[in-house]
Amino acid sequence: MLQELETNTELKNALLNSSNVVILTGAGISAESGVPTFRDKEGLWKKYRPEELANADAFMQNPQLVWEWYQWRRRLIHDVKPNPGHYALAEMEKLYPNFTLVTQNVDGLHREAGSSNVVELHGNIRRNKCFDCGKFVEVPDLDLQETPKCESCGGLIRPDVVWFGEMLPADAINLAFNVSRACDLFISVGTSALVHPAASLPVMAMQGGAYVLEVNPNATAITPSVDHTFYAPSGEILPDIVKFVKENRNQ
Ligand code: BV8
Ligand code: ZN
Repeated sequence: MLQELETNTELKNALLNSSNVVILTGAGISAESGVPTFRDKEGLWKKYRPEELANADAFMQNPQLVWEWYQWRRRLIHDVKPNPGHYALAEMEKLYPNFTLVTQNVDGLHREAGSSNVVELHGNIRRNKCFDCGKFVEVPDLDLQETPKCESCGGLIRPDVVWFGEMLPADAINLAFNVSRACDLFISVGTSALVHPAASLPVMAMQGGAYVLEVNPNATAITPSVDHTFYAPSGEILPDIVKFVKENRNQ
């Protein structure tokens, strides 16, 4: 893989001479930590239909089903650890003057790996809040089957994630839009690039004249338009990229 880094001068130039870097990650970067993705063959959506679970109507109709699904996912990710891909991005942050890590993931693994400037577009599955008054609530018991009720207003407690049909946190998505438009290097890692508005970020980067790189073992919705795709697992190729930049930067 490093040989590709040597021969492709445009890619080499983008990695070694960029100042404003934006990374967009999706479920694929956590796959090597053992977190199931959504749309891969063993993904979460294989067993469930997203419409049934990851939206507010489903929750209002059947809070128990949705609550238990999230509790099951939280148990699933309770002991998972960041993988070399997460750690490589935490390293990469130190190599560029402006570096923003925008994630669609809700597993919190980027922060756990040491990344500091993380923008969580879809919330965080480890947090809970009241559906009605928005108050954050600690629910330490991952085996709690009952959907808890808010002590202040009696509303139902829900995971603090963005469901289909819900607005993303305005500060997060606006920051993501601004940095994507202005960057000179954008790297899309482990996302099928199907869910909007996150999927519009690489397009904004392209329109802003950035070099757009993709890391994904499979082709995605944006593969035809990006500058280069590394068809490889992020846990393998990201450490190679960081090593290459460290060894060749400022030469
Ligand atoms: C909104 C909840 C608007 C948290 C999620 C028609 C056209 C365009 C848009 C729409 C449309 N109809 C509806 C919409 C809007 C909708 C949308 O985009 N739908 C899509 C599906 C068509 N978007 C929304 O509803 C958003 N809100 O638009 O609000 C609005 C406007 C006005 C007023 C009110 C509202 C909300 C979007 C957020 C939805 N929440 N999840 C949770 O439960 O987890 S979506 C879910 O998909 C996750 O959040 C995930 O982050 C996201 C994206 O999935 P990926 O991360 O890409 O994962 P996926 O499995 O798809 O792909 C994994 C990839 O990894 C694969 O490519 C695989 O090859 C790769 N991979 C595997 N192994 C590795 C790897 N890569 C690297 N290394 C490996 N080892
Ligand atoms: Zn409440």
